[in-house]
Amino acid sequence: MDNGNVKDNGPGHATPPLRLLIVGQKRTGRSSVGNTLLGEDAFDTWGGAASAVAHGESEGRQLMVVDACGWGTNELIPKQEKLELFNALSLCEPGPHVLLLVIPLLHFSHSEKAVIQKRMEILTEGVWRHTMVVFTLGDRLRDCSMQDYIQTSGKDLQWLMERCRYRYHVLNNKTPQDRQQVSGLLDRAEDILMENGGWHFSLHMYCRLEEEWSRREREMKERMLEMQDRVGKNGRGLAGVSNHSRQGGLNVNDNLLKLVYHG
Ligand SMILES: Nc1nc2c(ncn2[C@@H]2O[C@H](COP(=O)(O)OP(=O)(O)O)[C@@H](O)[C@H]2O)c(=O)[nH]1
Ligand SMILES: [Mg+2]
Repeated sequence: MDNGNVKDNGPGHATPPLRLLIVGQKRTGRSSVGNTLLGEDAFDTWGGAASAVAHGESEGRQLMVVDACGWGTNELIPKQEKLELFNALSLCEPGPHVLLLVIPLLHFSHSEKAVIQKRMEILTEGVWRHTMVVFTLGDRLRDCSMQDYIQTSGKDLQWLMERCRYRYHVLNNKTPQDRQQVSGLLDRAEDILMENGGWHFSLHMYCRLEEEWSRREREMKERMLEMQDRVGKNGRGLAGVSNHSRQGGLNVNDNLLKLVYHG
């Protein structure tokens, strides 16, 4: 079994670091988030291109932070960008516990949604279970509450919030000395880890899961067609078969997830 998961090994055993992968578009404040979390200038904020890793202790936790290469603005993802994303993942092997998706507190447009959606698709549907949004430019919030911001920002941000199950945190990187904002974020990250049974994100595992899911779905469709043949061409009873199978499909999915999380 993978020993890269955070577990309490009892007294005398050091807890492995919480592995955080920071992703998002260029110039959104990703490196600044890494620096605020670690409480030091670990990452360049002048626009360095390559992914980088830094270790440190922050608010009583051991952290491993990977600042992934920034995403471009094209919906069509250049090959180099995909490779960079895989490289960033490999820097936090066996996998990040939590992905921090950085979004500046500005207008969240439809094209930003599309950019994020395409990149996250590379990482499979399962990646959303391990993702929280980190809003930067927290200093812009002023008198507006986050709830108001989310409610008035339109359906694209709503989509993102739903994908992340409303798991978000606001950071003001201009006040890195405010450690409460950091401990709040780390608490949230640890909650996500707990929700996932202590398991980190593994692209390999989720790809296998999706393959297995498609295989079972294919088999189910074949069985349905066979049944349809048997029932006859008038379609009588078919609606019942289809509903039943759809329900069965969800159960298969749930069982696969159980398999992944509990072995
Ligand atoms: N006012 C303000 N500026 C920020 C904040 N976070 C980042 N910035 C600025 O945004 C710019 C881009 O930040 P950087 O961390 O390099 O972004 P990256 O390209 O995504 O890594 C820099 O000039 C930062 O100082 C924030 O919370 N508030
Ligand atoms: Mg940067």
